[in-house]
Amino acid sequence: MSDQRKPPVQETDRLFATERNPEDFRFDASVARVFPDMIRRSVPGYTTIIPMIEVITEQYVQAGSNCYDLGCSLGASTLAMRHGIRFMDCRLTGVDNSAAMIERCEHYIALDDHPLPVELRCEDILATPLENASVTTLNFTLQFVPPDERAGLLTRIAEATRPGGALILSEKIRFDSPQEQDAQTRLHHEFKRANGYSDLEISQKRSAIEQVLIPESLSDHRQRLLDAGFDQVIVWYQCFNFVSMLATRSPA
Ligand code: GEK
Repeated sequence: MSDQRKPPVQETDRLFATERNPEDFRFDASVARVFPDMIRRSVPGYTTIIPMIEVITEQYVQAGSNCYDLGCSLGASTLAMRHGIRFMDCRLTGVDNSAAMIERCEHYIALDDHPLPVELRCEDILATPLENASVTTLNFTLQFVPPDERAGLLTRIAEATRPGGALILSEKIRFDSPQEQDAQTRLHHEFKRANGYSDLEISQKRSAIEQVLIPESLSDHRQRLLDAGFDQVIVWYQCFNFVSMLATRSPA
């Protein structure tokens, strides 16, 4: 068996099980090694959202178009898109600026037997070229982009999207009401506890992630998507403080 055909070794996420500096979270090799376990145990709804990305892609993909997965990590959302694409003249591209993620992603793509080729780019999504798109996915990626760069990126995506095309945008959100913010945060932490994370892991991860993940409210997301050029925005999924939106352009 060649190396490319062997599944990469996955580890259990214990990154925050011992005391560590909250400023050193980055998407490096240590995160890539535990990523499937980390995201499944940390993001409520992730295991539902991934297969639904296939369903949504199938609904909006257009023949002869490009599909993009921006912030593809190990390719879970890329593979879901691949399986939803029914036209073999489409091009599917996954983009991530973490070399460790892209390197592992290549293995997962190679292990999947769908015939549609996948191009992987180790690039900043703020700079990657986008054109002739029918479906684009930002599955928990926009939240890591500096807030003042988000409108420009979404405008570029909307301008690259064909009439009738769509953007799937999943994000951790914040709430305007402090009571709701507290209640949803407690529920999220309870979800992590139920998945085996200790109080130390939960509080250390929270401090670390707060330096890099800036959540916004649903109304801010909705308005910015409309301002960017999308015609309709719906929330198709929510679990606690994690949502997935579908922004679409009207057909011509
Ligand atoms: C999944 N979509 O499994 N340019 C490129 N990549 C970026 C940038 C950027 N500017 N900023 C962050 N990333 C995946 C999960 S994870 C979500 C996405 C999470 C990348 C970063 O390297 C990481 O791989 C990904 O965005 C976010 O469905 O960790 O919560």
